[in-house]
Amino acid sequence: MENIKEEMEFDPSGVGVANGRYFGMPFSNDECPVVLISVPWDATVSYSEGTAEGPEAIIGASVQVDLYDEHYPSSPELKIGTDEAEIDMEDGGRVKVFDYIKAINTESRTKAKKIIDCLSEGRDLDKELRGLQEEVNQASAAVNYLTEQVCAGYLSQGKIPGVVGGEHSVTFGAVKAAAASLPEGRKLGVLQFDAHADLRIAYEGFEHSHASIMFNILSKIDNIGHLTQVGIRDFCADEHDSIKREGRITAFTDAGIGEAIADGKTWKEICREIVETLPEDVYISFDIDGLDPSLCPNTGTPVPGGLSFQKAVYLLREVASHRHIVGFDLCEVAPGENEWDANVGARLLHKMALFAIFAAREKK
Ligand SMILES: [Mn+2]
Repeated sequence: MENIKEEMEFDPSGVGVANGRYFGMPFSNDECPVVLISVPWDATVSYSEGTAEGPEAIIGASVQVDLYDEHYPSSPELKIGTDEAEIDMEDGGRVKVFDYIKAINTESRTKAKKIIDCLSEGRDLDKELRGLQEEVNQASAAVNYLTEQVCAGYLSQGKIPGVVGGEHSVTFGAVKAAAASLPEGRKLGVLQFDAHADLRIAYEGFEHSHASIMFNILSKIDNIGHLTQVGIRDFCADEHDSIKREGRITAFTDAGIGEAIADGKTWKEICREIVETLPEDVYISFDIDGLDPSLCPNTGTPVPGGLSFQKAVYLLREVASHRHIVGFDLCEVAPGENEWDANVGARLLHKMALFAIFAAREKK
């Protein structure tokens, strides 16, 4: 009853109500074509922590987002859900997946910190630290599994899941579920917005590191047709070799984009080239550090350069207008002293959800 009352009172043009849900939307997930899933996990982040606080900060900032988009006059009608899945615990109780991940993140961070400190001092891990490393890897695997299960549930209901991290490793379970949801013989394309290539085999000894996410996706998930990277500007020689060697990767580096524009290419032409590399079914993984760092100053590993908000949104709309969006995520948003990073993140999330539904309708 409470829900119905709130729903009748929900005014998409009004000031949002902070009710713990994305955009303050009170709808039941059954009526939402898109559901956002918070994954507060940042145990393998090496440089600066805080992305585990991303989902709550984005929920807080999201109530201020104006839901009107000039391209889609009925955009305020889009219903976006907030996942509240629960799991059974060994003691017979039930807890929210969100709270469970948050708890194991706190434990795992403490362990990971000891390992990272040891390695950064140039020492080898002793037996105890190797044990802790194994425990962190197991916790990462548990987060991947839970994320995959939750996403698979929404996909089986014909909905689009949108994962909100956390560090970039949370993408794994979501992509696995998206790839598995495709009909036999179809391959999934992954469009990655990022400053980093994330193609390292393992980073600081963590199998499921944020810096290895795309390597893990390409090597451990069966039907990945193509990985298209946009905004990449910080990678190691091995990663550069992988991009050249692996036929399934196309990188539109930040430098490459800048040079093409300097040579007279338009952003529209570049976006068309980006879309053409992708198969029909696309998963969008948006690491906020793909944007200019003035838009995400508190993210874990900021790098100068990157896309403007306007360019990113234009590309997102182009992709959604010409391809089928199976799922998406937004990662590495870390709240700072003010709401700025979360504000940018909330607006990006809204555009991804909106385009996945409205640009797809327009296409038909
Ligand atoms: Mn990344």
